[in-house]
Amino acid sequence: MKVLDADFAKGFIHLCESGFKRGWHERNGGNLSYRIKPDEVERISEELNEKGPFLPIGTKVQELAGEYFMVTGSGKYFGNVPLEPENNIAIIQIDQSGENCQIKWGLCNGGVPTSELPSHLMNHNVKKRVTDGSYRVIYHCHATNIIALTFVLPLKDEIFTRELWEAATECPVVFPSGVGVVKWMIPGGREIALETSKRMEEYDVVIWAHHGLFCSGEDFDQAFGLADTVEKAAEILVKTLSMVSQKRQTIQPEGFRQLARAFQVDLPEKFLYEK
Ligand code: 2HA
Ligand code: ZN
Repeated sequence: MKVLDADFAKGFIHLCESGFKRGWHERNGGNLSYRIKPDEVERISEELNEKGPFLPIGTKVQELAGEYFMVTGSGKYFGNVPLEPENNIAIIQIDQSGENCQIKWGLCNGGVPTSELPSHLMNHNVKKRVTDGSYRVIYHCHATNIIALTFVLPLKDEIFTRELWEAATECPVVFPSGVGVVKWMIPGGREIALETSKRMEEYDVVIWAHHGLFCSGEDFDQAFGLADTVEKAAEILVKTLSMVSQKRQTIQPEGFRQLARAFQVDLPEKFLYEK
């Protein structure tokens, strides 16, 4: 089977197109990775190269040794992925040391995996462990309103979570564990990857101050839907804060507790503080 005929490749490309249309991927902004299932690897094996140089990942992800990922290419534009997928995305395999990867397919005109590979793989490492392998997608985008809020709200998990939850009733149901926030750091390296992956132990969403967000999920719809929901809430909050400095009314802690019972979600009390 051809890689581009596989359902996971179609889902990957569809997400790139959806994110680009939302305006979250200016120029080469954002990146995406998918941990490919063993039976999916099997079905496309005819198209996978045997050899290629080993590229250092920039961190160590021992638990991912041998795993295959579909990833966007460094410097490549999301908007071009649907037009020429084989030039803009790649399939890589992690070596046995967990420190290098090898390109097995794609990036046909040259190139290397996303500059945020350390963050993607360290997040996958955490999510594979804490979800018993069910999470397969890590998605990074430059969602406009979330970035705007990082100039205004204190950079605290509790505050971002509560404010986003209050912005739309569906939010606590869609991301009941909350969102993590990482202060401004240099992107692309192990340090920011470590800070992000620590928060992925607890959250499915991590916001990078003045930069964007990382979302995780079982599949493409879940990861993209999560980013979409978080960004929509951020847009409502930006509009609200643009109209008034203080909300006249909002959802109260007791309202969230009722919501938790009605929708059978666990909402940690640390987010339901009295203001
Ligand atoms: O350019 O988004 O964080 C890709 C990025 C880096
Ligand atoms: Zn970025």
